[in-house]
Amino acid sequence: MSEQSFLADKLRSGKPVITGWSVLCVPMIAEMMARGGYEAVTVDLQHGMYDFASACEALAATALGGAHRIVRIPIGDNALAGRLADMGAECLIAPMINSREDAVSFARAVKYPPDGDRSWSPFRAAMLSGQTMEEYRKGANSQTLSLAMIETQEAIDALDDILSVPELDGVFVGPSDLSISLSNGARLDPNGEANAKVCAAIAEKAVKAGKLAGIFCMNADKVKEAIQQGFCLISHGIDRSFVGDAIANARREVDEITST
Ligand code: 3PY
Ligand code: MG
Repeated sequence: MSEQSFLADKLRSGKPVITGWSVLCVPMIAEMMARGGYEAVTVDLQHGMYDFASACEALAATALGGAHRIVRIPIGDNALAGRLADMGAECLIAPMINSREDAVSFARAVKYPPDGDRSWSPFRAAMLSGQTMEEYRKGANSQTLSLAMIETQEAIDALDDILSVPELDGVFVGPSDLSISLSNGARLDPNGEANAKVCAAIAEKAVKAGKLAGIFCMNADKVKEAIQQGFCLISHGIDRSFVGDAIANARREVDEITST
């Protein structure tokens, strides 16, 4: 990534960006994901183990590894969205956005006036993006993205309203919560057929509304499907699975070799 390469420009160009997903609170793993080829790394403060201090380290480590910096905030924590934008997040993902009001207050937290209420002092964000504070200020509203997670029936019902929020840059689908909500608690089925149809419809509506569409995927087949459906920001690969799988495979290999 050159110093002046912005995630927002890449996503708006329509070329899909694949992001690794980091929950383990080990900034060096975020850097390893970046160095391993993920164009972006998402630091998860909703279901991940990161706190503010470790997320700041992970954002810097991601930049050091040459990837774009994304965070997911905890539900409703719009103040943290502003703080993490200050610390260099180029894209903020907010979970469980279920109404126009939710979307407005989240989106406005990451935009400076007149588009929002973000408070000033992005010294770290300017450093990590290779800009002066004034250069950062001029581009901040178009280069700092807000993506509202669509992951409930309520959000689907309010989708047109959510997509009509001018300050919001796009949506990001959470297939697991979506499957639980759509089945009224009966099923966790993120990769199922019913979900796939709803996801395709969300992407279509978002693109038609001139918004970015992102989605959380669990495997490469789902990444391919998401690209075909029109999603431009697609997550793939969680650090806890990478580490857990590598440990299990290594141990299994010992058993295989010693048992022959
Ligand atoms: C979901 O699938 O519900 C997510 O939030 C992805 O982490
Ligand atoms: Mg979710």
